[in-house]
Order: sequence, then C-alpha cells, then structure tokens
Amino acid sequence: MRTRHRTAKAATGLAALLVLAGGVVGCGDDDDAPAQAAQAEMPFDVATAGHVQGMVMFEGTPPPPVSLDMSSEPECDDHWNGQTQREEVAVQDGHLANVFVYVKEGLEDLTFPTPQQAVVIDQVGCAYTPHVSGVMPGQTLTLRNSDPVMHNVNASPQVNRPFNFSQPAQNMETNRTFTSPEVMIPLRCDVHGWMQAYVGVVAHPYHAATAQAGTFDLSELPPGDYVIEAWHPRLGTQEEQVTVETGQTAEVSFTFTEAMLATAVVPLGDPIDPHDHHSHVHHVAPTGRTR
Ligand SMILES: [Cu+2]
Repeated sequence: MRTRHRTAKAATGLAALLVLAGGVVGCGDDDDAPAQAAQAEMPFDVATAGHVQGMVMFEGTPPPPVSLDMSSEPECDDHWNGQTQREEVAVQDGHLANVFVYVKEGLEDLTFPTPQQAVVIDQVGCAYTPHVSGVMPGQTLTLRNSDPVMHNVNASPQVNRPFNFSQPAQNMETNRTFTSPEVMIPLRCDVHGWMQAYVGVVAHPYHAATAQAGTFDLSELPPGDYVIEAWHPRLGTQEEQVTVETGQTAEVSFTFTEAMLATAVVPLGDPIDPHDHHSHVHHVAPTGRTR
C-alpha cells in the first residue's frame, strides 16, 4: 500500500523570488502598513525562511457525486441551474481538493501575530464557500449570507465554544472568533441539512486548503523539522515529516486511497454523519421550522 512518499528539492531561484516579493510587501502606500507591522512581529528572521509546497492525490474510484434536493429553496436551486450534484471527495485527474494541510508539530516554541484580515465564509446558493478553511485563534471569522433566504450557522467544536445563530436576511455578516487550536470544527446549517463546512484553528499562519488541482503552499516557514498533517472530511488524516531549509522549497505529497473511505477516522467536533445528505433538518432550527 502506497501511503507515504516524499521528495525534497531545492528551488533556490523561486525561493529567492518569494523572499524578494515578501520583502517588497510593506513598502509604498499606506494600505500596506498593517502588513509591515505584522511582518515586524514575526518571531523569526524571515530572511532565513524556507518553504513547503505540495500536492494531495487520490488513488482509486471516488464515490459518485451526491444529488442535493434544493427544491425547498427555489432561489438556491436557480443559482445552480438545477446542477445541484456535489462531490464529497473532489477529485480531478487524481488530485484531491478541500484537504486541510497544516504544520502540526515543530512551531510550539514560537508565537505568531494574529492576522488583521478576516477569513470569510460566504453562503452562496445554499452552499458554504469555501468548503474548508483555516483561521488563527483570535482571528476574525466572518460568516456572510449572500442568499435571499434564511440560513443559520451552527458550529460544534469540542475544544472551543460552540455558536449557533441565524441570518434571516441577505447580505448579513456575523463575526466570530475561536480561542484555541482545533482541527477541525464542523459548521452546518440547521435549515438546509446538506450545508456543511469545516474550519481549522491553528496557532500559526501555516495552514491551507488544497485547490482543485490538489495543490497547497505553506510559504515562509522558519527553518526546522516539521510534521505536516493533511485532513479530509471523509478520508481522515495523514502525516508527513519535512525539513525546511533557508531559501529552499521542500515538496510534500500525500496520497489518500479509495480504501480509506471505509476505515478513516476523522477528527472532528460534534460528528456529522457523512452519509446524511438529505434536506431534512438535523435539529430543530431556531425558528421551529421542522419540515
Ligand atoms: Cu442554510
């Protein structure tokens, strides 16, 4: 069974370019001043940084897309022109999207500044965008409702404090923060049982969700030895070790397999039944709507 492989290669030219680009941030107009301040607070000399890039792959046949019944919300149904099938294991040419990748071990001794910029999860067409994201403790998480329908956002962490609020009107925004690291926290909508999202809270900025092409980028790390974890809502977790050297880019790859669908243990707050995609209500919504 091929579950681990790792390559590390020098990409000095690219790294030099990235460091140069990083150095340019903060110069110029006033909008960049906060970035400069945040940079100044970094607990290591960024001139010594290295980088981790990589890819998450999927081997085997992914489960078939799930059809969502949005007929109860015509505006959302219209948004997708009736194309309401969703891939819960999103594979394109063997590349796996919506995997949360982060530094799990190796940064315990450093304290990183909290980003000023909020992470935004939008509700569009009765779906969360993005599906998987990450924040730091204390960083603002903004939940936006871009739909002309009522949503509620129900977060059920195990470590952090849960929250559950409704957003009855279009263009509403609600801010929340988490206090402690936790991978991962599930979000769901009690009005629309198919709406699920996942947020990771990590004590540093080195986290990312894989793109459609399965790629991720953890740039400007202090040199050192790290454990990188990849988390997927159906396929569980995997770890890889990597050494980051100044000015170099280490490549890390993860491979999840079809067999893991049956055996995966998925670290999560209040468990969500991954086989439950129907539009019924999991819990009584704050409005008492119990269709
Ligand atoms: Cu909803």
